[in-house]
Amino acid sequence: MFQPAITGSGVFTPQQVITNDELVAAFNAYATRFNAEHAEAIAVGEVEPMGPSSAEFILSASGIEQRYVMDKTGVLDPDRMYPALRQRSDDEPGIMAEMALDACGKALAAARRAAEEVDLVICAASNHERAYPAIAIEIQQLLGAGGFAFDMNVACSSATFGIQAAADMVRAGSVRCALVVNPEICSGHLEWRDRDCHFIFGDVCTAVVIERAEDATGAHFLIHSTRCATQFSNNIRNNNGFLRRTRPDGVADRRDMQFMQNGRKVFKEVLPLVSSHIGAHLQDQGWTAADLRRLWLHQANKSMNDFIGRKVLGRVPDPGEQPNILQDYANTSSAGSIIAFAKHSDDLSPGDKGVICSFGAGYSVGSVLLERA
Ligand code: CO8
Repeated sequence: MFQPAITGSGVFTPQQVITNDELVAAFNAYATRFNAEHAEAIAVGEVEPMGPSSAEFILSASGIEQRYVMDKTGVLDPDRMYPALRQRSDDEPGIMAEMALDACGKALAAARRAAEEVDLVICAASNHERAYPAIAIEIQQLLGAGGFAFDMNVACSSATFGIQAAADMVRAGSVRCALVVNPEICSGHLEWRDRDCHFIFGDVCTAVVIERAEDATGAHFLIHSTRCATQFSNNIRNNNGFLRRTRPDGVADRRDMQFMQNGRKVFKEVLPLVSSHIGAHLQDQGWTAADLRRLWLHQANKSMNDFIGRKVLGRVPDPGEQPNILQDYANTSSAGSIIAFAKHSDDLSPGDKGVICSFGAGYSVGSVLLERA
């Protein structure tokens, strides 16, 4: 058995930003137009009028101030309200692979590894732009990596579940150096015309290098233990899928072909799941909350993270102990906790311990116990 370690991490951040004010202005223009177009039906009670969105609500309900996206013009166009991405031929890299190359390049540079030394690529994300061939195999080829590659999807927990898969293979010796990469184009499966959720998501790509600790050439994080758990729930759901056209009701661009959630229920049900998951994981590892210098949590909602931090530590976390990045990036699905880790881990000293924890659709929860070496 070999000791696995995270030896590098990288973040690709899209160039385009949408502030809450910009988002709300576009949404409200769309809603005003919708209400005017349906004025008669609204007057006789056949159609519900659309209520306006508000930047104050978004900030207080979520803590989100802005989000990065791959295309803002389409999202902010009241005639469209979803991203406009350019057509690509099959002979050029796909958009997810392109984002992944940037994040993987940064992670490999941090680990001081060449791409040829990688023998496993896992592309773990909430959605993949095509069914096959796997995006991971395209990334493997573009990087010039060896070994094998595969895609996986556990929604918001894709990254931590991917880390567990890679760490287990490094531990067993079946691979020596793995890349777990998370290109998340949440803007593509978000319903921007629904004020209940239009502010929640953003785009990003993260990557980590996982290899034997004995091979590490610089500062790294020992992966002491990983734990994944799932529990079926319909409270976060997207019904788009490959059988869509086979069903009588599957052709239209229905609301449930995009992200759907019962946010209040998710909030209430996922919080206890996550707090007890982290508590039990620490206990089984022989660690206590007092051992933790840092919590790199999934980035969905500020109050949710505040609650989990308090519950796990048994006190209000000190500034910096539980860093949030959601104010800048919004919810980036599986990449959120990895952005927090990548941007807020360099200052830790050898011996410092921390936990990466993701949670979301499925439901799914994944935790990774780390120690700076
Ligand atoms: N502006 C103004 N008012 C609004 C807005 C808005 N934008 N949106 C809603 N309102 C109104 C509502 O209509 C409601 O009005 P009323 O009281 O009259 O009915 C009122 O404000 C309160 O609304 P909510 O009850 O919805 O507000 P909450 O306080 O519950 O906040 C949140 C909503 C922020 C969504 C909150 O419930 C939350 O964060 N929940 C947790 C959600 C979560 O963590 N989900 C994880 C999902 S991510 C995941 O698993 C990955 C999925 C795969 C990726 C998908 C990519 C697209």
